[in-house]
Amino acid sequence: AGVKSYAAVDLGASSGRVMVGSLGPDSVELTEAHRFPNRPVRVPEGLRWDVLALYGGVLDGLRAAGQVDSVGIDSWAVDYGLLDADGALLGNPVHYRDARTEGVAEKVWATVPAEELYAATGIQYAPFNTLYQLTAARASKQLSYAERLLLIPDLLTYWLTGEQGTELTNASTTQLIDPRTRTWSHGVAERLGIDLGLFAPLRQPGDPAGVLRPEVLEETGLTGPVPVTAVGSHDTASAVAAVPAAGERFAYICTGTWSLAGLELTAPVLTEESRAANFTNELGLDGTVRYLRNIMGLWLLQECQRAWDEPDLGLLLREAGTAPALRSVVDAGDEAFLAPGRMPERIAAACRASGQPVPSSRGEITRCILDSLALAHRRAVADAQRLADHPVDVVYIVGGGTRNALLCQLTADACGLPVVAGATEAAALGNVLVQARAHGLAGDLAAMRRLLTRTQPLTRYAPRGDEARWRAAEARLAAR
Ligand code: LFR
Repeated sequence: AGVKSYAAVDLGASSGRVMVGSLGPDSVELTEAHRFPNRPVRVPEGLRWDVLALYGGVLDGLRAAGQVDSVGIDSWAVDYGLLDADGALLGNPVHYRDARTEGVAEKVWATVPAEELYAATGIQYAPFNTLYQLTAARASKQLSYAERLLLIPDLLTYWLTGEQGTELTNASTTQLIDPRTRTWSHGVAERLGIDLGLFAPLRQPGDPAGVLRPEVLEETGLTGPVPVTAVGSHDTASAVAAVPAAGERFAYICTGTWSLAGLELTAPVLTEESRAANFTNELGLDGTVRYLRNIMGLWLLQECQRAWDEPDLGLLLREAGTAPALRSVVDAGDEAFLAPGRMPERIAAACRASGQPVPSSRGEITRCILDSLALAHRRAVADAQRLADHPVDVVYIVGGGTRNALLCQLTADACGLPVVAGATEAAALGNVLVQARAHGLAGDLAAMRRLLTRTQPLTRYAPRGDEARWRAAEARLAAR
């Protein structure tokens, strides 16, 4: 008695999974029911998500999960599907790495200057923010036919339940939300000619989002009613919720395709310095703000693995472990690495352009990527503390990067702070916790985190004290 189970659907840029979380008063267990690839598809119009395949994966996963007390969905941010007046999907959702947003930001800033946009929304510049995507699509037939826009997790929720909503944490990544009022920024939308009527009403994490439709029950073999619960539907919001922190003096790095590095705050930082440093104020659970910077993350390595046709990460990490340390570094925040393709060549070119030795073997390139990520983590953690006037004593790493011990150790070294590695499936864990809370688990964010520190294995990495070498590497990048 007292143990309930929840299905967490977590869709990442390279794979989706359905995890089952079982929660008792003093236990949290997470098991994988189903995992499936997420393969973007390049068609003549550009790079698209295969969203029907993803939905198929979700249904397979729910069938594998078996009877649960609730379902929650999170995914990557900013992307969306458009629906016509009958509720039918208009085309395949555009991938945020698609080239259609190139040069669009400058057009937007001619109407609403970047400074004003930041003061109103607190969202960092990234070419793929929904606001820029909608501007890029302005003249498209598809948008003119659209009656409704649903962000990816909201679209899948709609297919599961028939109910439409816009979950708040993910809505904040559209760059159309005011982080002070935590509702739509009508001023920005009006000036840019974006129709906020396209969006379904806002939902808070924990809100009910309907029940599985009869057809879904039949396809998955579940017995109804099975409620779907809104969670922090932005994967990073769910992952931050699962950071096993005590107190407030901590930084976090959510690692995966991206590294999202920063702080949890109670109010946004909207200063000009913060904008210049490209920090974002995305919305988190329970009135929090996720003050962080996007860093290219393990994408750099994934794209090299794709180029080398080398799926064995362990092998590459062993090669990197024997390659010389901090020989060459690249700016892992550089937009030049955003698009897919030719990654080893692009890394080499960046090293050459900054006058550093050019890494050539796979081990050297992997080492360059890991050193560069650790360096970017160091800068983000230091900048965030300074800009938010919020000092920290520890850095938590969650997500896929927790499996990469070398990256965790290098991050501790670079930050000069202890690193604690938590859950690998952090987004799914945060997803489950929010569902559990909506269905009877007591407590605020701090209480949820106490449950995690009591029940989850943590790995500690102490900094090895080579501050001078990291400072020198930082200077090499700044000098270019
Ligand atoms: C991570 C993430 C980041 C977002 C990027 C694009 O999976 O959600 O937070 O900036 O994907 O949506």
